[in-house]
Amino acid sequence: MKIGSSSSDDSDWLSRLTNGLSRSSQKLGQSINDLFTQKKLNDETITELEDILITSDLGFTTASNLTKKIRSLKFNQEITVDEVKATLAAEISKTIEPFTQPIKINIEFSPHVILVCGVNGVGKTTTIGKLAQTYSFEGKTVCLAACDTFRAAAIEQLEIWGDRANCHVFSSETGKDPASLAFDALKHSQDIGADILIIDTAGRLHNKKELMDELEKIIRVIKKINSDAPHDRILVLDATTGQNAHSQVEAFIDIIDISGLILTKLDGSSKGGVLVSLTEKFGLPVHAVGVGESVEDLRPFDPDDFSNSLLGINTSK
Ligand SMILES: Nc1nc2c(ncn2[C@@H]2O[C@H](COP(=O)(O)OP(=O)(O)OP(=O)(O)O)[C@@H](O)[C@H]2O)c(=O)[nH]1
Ligand SMILES: [Mg+2]
Repeated sequence: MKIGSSSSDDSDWLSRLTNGLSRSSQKLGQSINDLFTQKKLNDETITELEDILITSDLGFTTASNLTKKIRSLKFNQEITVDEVKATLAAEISKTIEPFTQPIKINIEFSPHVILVCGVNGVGKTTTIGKLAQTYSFEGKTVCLAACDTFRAAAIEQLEIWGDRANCHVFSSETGKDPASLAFDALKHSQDIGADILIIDTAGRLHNKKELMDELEKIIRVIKKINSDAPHDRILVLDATTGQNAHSQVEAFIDIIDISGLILTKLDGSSKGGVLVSLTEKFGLPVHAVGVGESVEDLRPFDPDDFSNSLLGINTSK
């Protein structure tokens, strides 16, 4: 997640994003190719296009808005595959543009506290490791809190990322109350003048009440030290789950005031369109997308690059 990146970094990232989204773009692009080869834009093709967009996880509202736009441009006329794709990409970009926002770090909060939550295995710890490495390389003092105290392996995993990023990891023996660890971690981060504290939490199924209560408690306890913290409350979502991501957002925003999303595993998913329907439905910022397991694979993204990649349109900047 590089801020102030060079143009070679940018083109490298664009190819990672394009490759990452290739499963999604193959599915969507191929269906559009099949539909619009030498066809007029009429009611029948418009309905079929809407179905393709819905099954590509773009959601009903987005699909309907997109097809309305195409209809208004070219109804009853021949339309090429490239025109369809370019129009869709431009409209998708417009839809997501207000929500593509990197995390706005303010080191004057000393520390800026980021709480990361989500269901099991979505990529929380990996995402934290990547963020920590990025911020640390930018010269910021980063601390991590291993508040997934259930599994020894979870603590070790965060410690490995912490070593790589050269940042301090607050941890405890397994079984300790995660809220009390979060409290101690924030106190110590303040004492050492850290710029950023990122709190890892255990994966929790959104229907497990006691685990959701625990998350609420972590926030409550942190607020005793700083009522504005955690400054970011990020929900990590796995793009391979498609529409299920919607119910995860609903469940988490019921419990905590989610301030932004990070969508991981776009590289393993043919459901990358879900990002569009998520922004449209919840209006939450999407801070970054993950397209692989290494640190270079997580970055804030440009709405045009994302939309073009999703449609399989080649652009070279
Ligand atoms: N392909 C791919 N794999 C990813 C991405 N992000 C994370 N992973 C992998 O997903 C797996 C789970 O990642 P974790 O970071 O352990 O997930 P977690 O949410 O912390 O899991 P729990 O703590 O068990 O809930 C690991 O194998 C990661 O390497 C991504 O963007 N793309
Ligand atoms: Mg984890």
